[in-house]
Amino acid sequence: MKKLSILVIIVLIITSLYACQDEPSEPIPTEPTILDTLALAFPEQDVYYHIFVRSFADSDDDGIGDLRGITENLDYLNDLGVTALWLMPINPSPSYHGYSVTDYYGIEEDYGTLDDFNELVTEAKNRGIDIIIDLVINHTSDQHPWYVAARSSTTDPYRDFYIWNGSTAYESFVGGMKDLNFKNPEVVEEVENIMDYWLGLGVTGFRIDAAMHLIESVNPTYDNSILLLNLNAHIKREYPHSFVVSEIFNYNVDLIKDYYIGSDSLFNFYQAQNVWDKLGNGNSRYLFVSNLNRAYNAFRSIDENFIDSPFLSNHDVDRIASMGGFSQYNGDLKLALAARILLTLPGNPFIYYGDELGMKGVRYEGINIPNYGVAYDEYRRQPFLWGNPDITTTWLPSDGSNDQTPTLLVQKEDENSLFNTYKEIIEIRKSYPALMYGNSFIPYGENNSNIQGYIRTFTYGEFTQAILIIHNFSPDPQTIDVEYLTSIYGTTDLAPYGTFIAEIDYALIEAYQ
Ligand SMILES: [Ca+2]
Ligand SMILES: [Ca+2]
Repeated sequence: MKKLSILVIIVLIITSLYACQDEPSEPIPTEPTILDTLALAFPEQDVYYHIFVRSFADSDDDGIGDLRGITENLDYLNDLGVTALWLMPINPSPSYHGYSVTDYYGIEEDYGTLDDFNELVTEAKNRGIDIIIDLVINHTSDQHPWYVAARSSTTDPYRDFYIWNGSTAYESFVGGMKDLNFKNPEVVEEVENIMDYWLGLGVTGFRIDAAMHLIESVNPTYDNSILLLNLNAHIKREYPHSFVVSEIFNYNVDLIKDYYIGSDSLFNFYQAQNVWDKLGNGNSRYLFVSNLNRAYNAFRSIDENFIDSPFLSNHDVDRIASMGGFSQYNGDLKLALAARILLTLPGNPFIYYGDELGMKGVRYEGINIPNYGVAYDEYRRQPFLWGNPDITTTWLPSDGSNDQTPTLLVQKEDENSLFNTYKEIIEIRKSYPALMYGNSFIPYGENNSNIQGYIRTFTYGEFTQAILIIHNFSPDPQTIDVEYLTSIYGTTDLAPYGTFIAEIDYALIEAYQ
């Protein structure tokens, strides 16, 4: 046996020497890293970038953002470090924002073609970037063929797709958007078909628009949760790792938590509000972490594996950079701290396009804009500031609000820019599983009105990790006294609105609580 082994070894040595002389050596197969393993084990966890297609990037010089514009700028998104995109509605629609659909299987012609969409999905996947799309199913456009048919006669087969009040159909929202009737099983089946269609084209999932308005009833939270549970269960059969994040536009955690019954994730409006209020306005700063912890515990009571979706702005609110506390003294420091908060919280952080540049934008209550028309929410959704006129969209005239905002071209070259802050913290998040995965959140024991900290932990098999994050919510330097293993970001001498991130001993977590 031993002799045979020696013989085998000699043969192997000779063979390898021979191979070395004649052929280039094969790359040595490497063990997958813990980061590779976890990315495969938890594909639903991502860093999202939220795109209004019309405003992002123009590929064909008509001034309107389009799908090819995104494809041609995927290297930018890769450079920023995001791992997934949420595209606001891409279906044909008579409205500029797309939230009134006329064809759930088509692509808005301003945005391109189905081929363009397929190419975007393929090229994004090549860079490890997933795509979810807006699913606008509470209502259709009043120009949708279903509604046109339903309106034509009380005996039309589509009549029961809508909720009738005499000769017109019910609308949750103004502007020719007619609510679908989800008590009709045919409507539910149509929505399942739509979801299957887009999943078949390679999307990872959906952002469910207006999810708390789907069913009108005496107990809408229960009825909508069950509807979402059934839709989600339907797609999970074939796509077990698909991701459904619902828009429950409400700041009351106790009201929205029940939606975890049927959704993988919910946008956390309460978290956003706490950033605006506690950091932006400096109100009751000592409550920031305890408020978030209360929210997470509420979600945990419904779904232990809840995936939160924190954010700082979206297309329905004023840009964070335009909010009072962030647009005045120390605003730049507060915006950078808001980014470091967003990117160290549990869940799937959503970055609204342009927030990484500190873009501004507010709602106007119906003012007349020369060369455009009457504007409301448009300036919350302004053209992205590339600093490159070849791709910058021009569909909306400037209101001057971003004249002083440095463009991407400028910020890339400035290592202290907000863009580079986002990029750095995204990279840190992706490098430390305790930040990227799981939903642990343990308040730091020494929190006060200046210092707000928390511990994120993660275990997977033999792997354990604990990360301590401490933010300075005050305009003065603060010094903290903690033991840590490795500083990941910053020092224990915290600059005004600064952050310290460090790995701590997993076995000693209790000492920090
Ligand atoms: Ca275009
Ligand atoms: Ca409805």
